[in-house]
Parts: sequence; structure tokens; C-alpha cells
Amino acid sequence: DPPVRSYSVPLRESDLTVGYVYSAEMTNHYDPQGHQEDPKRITTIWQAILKAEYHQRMKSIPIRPVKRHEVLLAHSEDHWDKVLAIEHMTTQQILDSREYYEQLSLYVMQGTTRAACLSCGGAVEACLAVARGELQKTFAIIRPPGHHAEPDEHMGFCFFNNVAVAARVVQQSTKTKRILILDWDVHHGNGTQKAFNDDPSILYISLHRYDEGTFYPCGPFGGLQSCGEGPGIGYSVNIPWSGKGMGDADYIHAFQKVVMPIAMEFAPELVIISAGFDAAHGDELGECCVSPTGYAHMTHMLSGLAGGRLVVALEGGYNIDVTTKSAMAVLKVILGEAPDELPPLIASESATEVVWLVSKEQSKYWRSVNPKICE
Ligand code: 6DK
Ligand code: ZN
Repeated sequence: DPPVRSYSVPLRESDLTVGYVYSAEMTNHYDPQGHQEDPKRITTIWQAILKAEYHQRMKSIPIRPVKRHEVLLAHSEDHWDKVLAIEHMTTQQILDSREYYEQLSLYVMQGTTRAACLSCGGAVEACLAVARGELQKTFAIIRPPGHHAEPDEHMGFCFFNNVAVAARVVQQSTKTKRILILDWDVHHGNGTQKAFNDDPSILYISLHRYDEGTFYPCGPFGGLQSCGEGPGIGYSVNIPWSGKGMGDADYIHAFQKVVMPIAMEFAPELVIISAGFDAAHGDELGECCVSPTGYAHMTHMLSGLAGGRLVVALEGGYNIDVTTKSAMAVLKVILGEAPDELPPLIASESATEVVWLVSKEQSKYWRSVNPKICE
């Protein structure tokens, strides 16, 4: 008979297959006037982990600042210099540049550079631990977020594209080449798509609210016809919701009809979730209504890909309480517990329409997608 092990039995270090990255040092980036992208977003998740004693079931992965040569795999030299220069700005220079940064939806202070380097380095270490086979799954509790940061631009609360840099480091330094980045943050990850737009080795799938004119980051890049270019055509998959209020039924529908078929056909060797929790019920920026259980189910569906090799990296999420509950529901799943049951779900008409349009577009590139069964 196999040994029965309950969690009341102390786990040995070698039994731990899940890891996390966290450092309170990332709280040294904050806006003294108050801002949605607040240090509490990560400290509250950490407090909840301690309270639930989840930290005893996970390995702590040491955090470190990202290195210049790593950042340069996904950003320009100018970009590295630009972010590094923030650290050396005088208080007066910071005050004088406030408008410039506000136009990019950013705030900066002396602690920004260090926090951005740790956040990105944290994502790199979380991905390397999984890609090297040291851990099965990892959770990176990091900020500032990354998915809006483009090869040559910081914007939308983001400085370095944590996940894009990490994916490139993994490809460069391990045997892992085929990577899926699944972005369920309510905003389109323009930076991530841009980094890999012509690259078939990295599949980028994003579910987000989309309005070319008004919903951040605007522009046509997040539209359903923006599918990549050159050799990367078909390797960017956008699921652009046309309004607010999308919930579990809509997300699960998209997963069943488009996300999972494409992901399985792609057969990644590593899955990275750009996990923003701003599509959660109660988030004022996202105005959607995904539940913690909804996030748990999406995590569960992705858990079976790539031999279970999964990294969850925090992006947005601005309702502290809801972000924490959602992150904990995701953690519970990566720790091996089954998600709670969802009630019977019927996707909204508007979501069904979007998923059908996406499946029509993506069936050009993926034989596993069939618009006929989305009608
Ligand atoms: N500002 C992100 O969640 C960042 O994708 C989102 C950045 C949005 C900036 C513009 C914007 C508002 C809107 C409403 C109220 C206040 C400010 F990068 C991530 F963090 F993941 O909509
Ligand atoms: Zn977001």
C-alpha cells in the first residue's frame, strides 16, 4: 500500500514541489499620494499565506535583482538605462517629471528601480526553478507588474516585462523552448505580445476587456485579428471582451472552446500565467465578476499542460481583499487541492459572440479550433 501522508505530518524539504517568490523589499516602490498599484497588493497576499500556513507547504525561492544581460533579452539597452536612471533622480527631478510619467500611467520614486529589478528577477527565478525541474509549480508574488512594458517603453504601472524577460532567460539557459504565456489580467498585455509577436516558440493567449478607444491600453493591438506576424502568425491569441461584467461562465466558455484546444495543440513545455486579478468581482478598474473559484478552475485546467510545469506571476488586481482571495484560491490548486465546485454556467450572449469570432479567426491557424461548435 502507498504510504498515507496527511499535512499534519511535517513535510520534508525534499517533498516540497511548489515554490514561491516574495520579498517585502518590493514595497519600496509606492506613490505617497496613494495609487491603485499599492504595496498592500503583495503584503496582504503574504499575510494570508502565513495565516493559512501555506508557506510551510512551499519552498521559498530566494529573490534577486534581474541582471542587465537578462533584461536585454526582451528590452533595448536604452530601456535598461532609462529604468536604472530613476534610482539616481533627485527629489526635485522626480517632482518635475510627474506629468511625463503620468502620461505613461506610471509613478516613480528612488525605490522604483530596485523594486522593478527584484520583481523581474523574482519572475526569472520562479520560471528557472520550474524549467530546471527543481520545482513543479511556482507562484511569484511580485510588483511592480510587467505585461504592459514593451521592448523600449515603460507604461501602465510596468517597468520591465517580468514574464517576457523570464521566458527568454528560460529559453536561453535551459532546454525548455516552447512556452505558453496565458494572460488573464483584465488588460491586454501589449508588452508581452509585442515581445513575441513574430516568434512561434512562445504562444501568447490573452483574455481582456477591449475597446480600441477607451479601455487601457487602447489601440488595435489587442483585437481578435491581431494574431502575430511573420513566423509568429497564429501564435498570438486575443480574446477581447466587448464590455464589462464578464464572469466565470464567460471565462470558462473561452477556456473550453479556444484556450485549452489551442494550448493542447501547441503542447508547451512550460506554462506561465500572467495572473492579474483585476477581472475579479469587486475590482473597480476591471468591472468584471470572476470569482476566486473561477480562477481556481482556470488554474486547474492549465495545470495539466506541460507535464504540470506551471508558473503563476502576479500582474494587476486592485481590490486588495478580492485579489488576496483569488490568489489564495489559485495557490490552493497549485498545492494540489481540487477547486470548489462551480454552479451550472451559461456564458453571456456577448461573450459567446466574441468566442465564436475568435474561433473563426484562430481556426485558420489551429485545427483543434472549430467555430461550428461555438455557435
Ligand atoms: N488607470 C495592469 O493591471 C495595469 O494591467 C493597468 C494599468 C491601467 C492604467 C490606466 C488606467 C485608471 C483607471 C481607473 C481608475 C484609476 C486609474 F499591469 C497591470 F498591473 F497588470 O486605467
Ligand atoms: Zn490589469
